[in-house]
Amino acid sequence: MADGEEAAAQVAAPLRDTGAPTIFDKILKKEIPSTAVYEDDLVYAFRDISPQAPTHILIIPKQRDGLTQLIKAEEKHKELLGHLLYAAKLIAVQEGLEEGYRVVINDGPDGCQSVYHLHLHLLGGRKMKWPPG
Ligand code: TR5
Repeated sequence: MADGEEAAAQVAAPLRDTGAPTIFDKILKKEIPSTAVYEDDLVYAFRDISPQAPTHILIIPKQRDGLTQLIKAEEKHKELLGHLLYAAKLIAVQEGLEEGYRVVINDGPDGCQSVYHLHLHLLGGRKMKWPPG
């Protein structure tokens, strides 16, 4: 599908949280291959299949625990949320991004979220533009 068509399709039918398992569950179970860049007890990070920058990494909690999207976060998730952000910093250093990078969470239909398993995008390796679209 061409870029414009994809954007048009998303406007017509934005993806919403159904609570269903996602592709990331299969990646976590190693049923689908991914290129790992970081892993610890709580999080897994791998390269995005459709990179939007020279470095584009997704950082996800190993246990979704209701965190389909950031707006579903509860008090009990505070530590995990901090852990995800700290992992982003560790990975940025590991990837040599000391000059700068961007961390993004697309949340919900208006945020153009397409996979309902909370994830941070870590983007770097080029000068970012502002504002994002
Ligand atoms: O749109 P949001 O913010 O939800 O981000 C989802 C991200 O998952 C997008 O940047 C996609 O490119 C990425 N994605 C989707 C799939 C996938 C992936 N990254 C790595 N490997 C993937 N596999 C194997 N399959 C996907 N459908």
